[in-house]
Amino acid sequence: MKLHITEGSPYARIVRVVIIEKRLESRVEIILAKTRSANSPYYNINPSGRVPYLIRDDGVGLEESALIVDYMDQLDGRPMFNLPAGEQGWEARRLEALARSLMDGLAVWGRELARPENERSPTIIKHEAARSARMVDMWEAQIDHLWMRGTLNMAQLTLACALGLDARNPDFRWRPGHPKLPAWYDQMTARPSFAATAPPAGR
Ligand SMILES: N[C@@H](CCC(=O)N[C@@H](CS)C(=O)NCC(=O)O)C(=O)O
Repeated sequence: MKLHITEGSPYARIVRVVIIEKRLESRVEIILAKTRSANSPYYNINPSGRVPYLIRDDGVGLEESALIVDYMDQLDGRPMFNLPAGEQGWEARRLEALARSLMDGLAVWGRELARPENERSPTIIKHEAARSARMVDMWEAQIDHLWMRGTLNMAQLTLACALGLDARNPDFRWRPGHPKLPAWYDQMTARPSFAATAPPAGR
């Protein structure tokens, strides 16, 4: 299989962490894509131009981190990320959605910062900075939830990849005033799969 990524993409990082956690490294070739660039040859591979993008061994291409993770998780017949039934499953999905919401907002903020300075929208930056501040407060209150503390799951993985975006955006300062989150994050990212996929600093 071939996985197209960029090193700074938090969505691609989710998939890269899963590849390592599931010990699939020898089955997946990681390829750096050139995104956000006119006439990139990558657009011939994935017309949307987004990463992550998995090309399966049968040649079929899959977009969307959640779909790619699901596919990879089922490959060995020993899925790690199947959800419990009932209320626990709803809680798992609720928390994952909240983590993804934080990530989505941070991605919009990061995209704005990647533009030439005279093309950036201060309104969008302010809106996303405020959204992330509210959501970090919310996560400080939720982080003791049992689902955030147990065996590795998608809510944990997504939240850790979202918080890791402070390496790309120094204005995303989520540590001050949130005593529980940094301890949680440092423990999560001590896993070799997170250490090996840390995004490069800067935009
Ligand atoms: N919902 C998608 C989001 C993917 C996404 O937005 N990727 C960004 C990088 S973080 C991208 O490829 N951007 C390139 C572009 O917008 O052209 C997922 O979960 O995979």
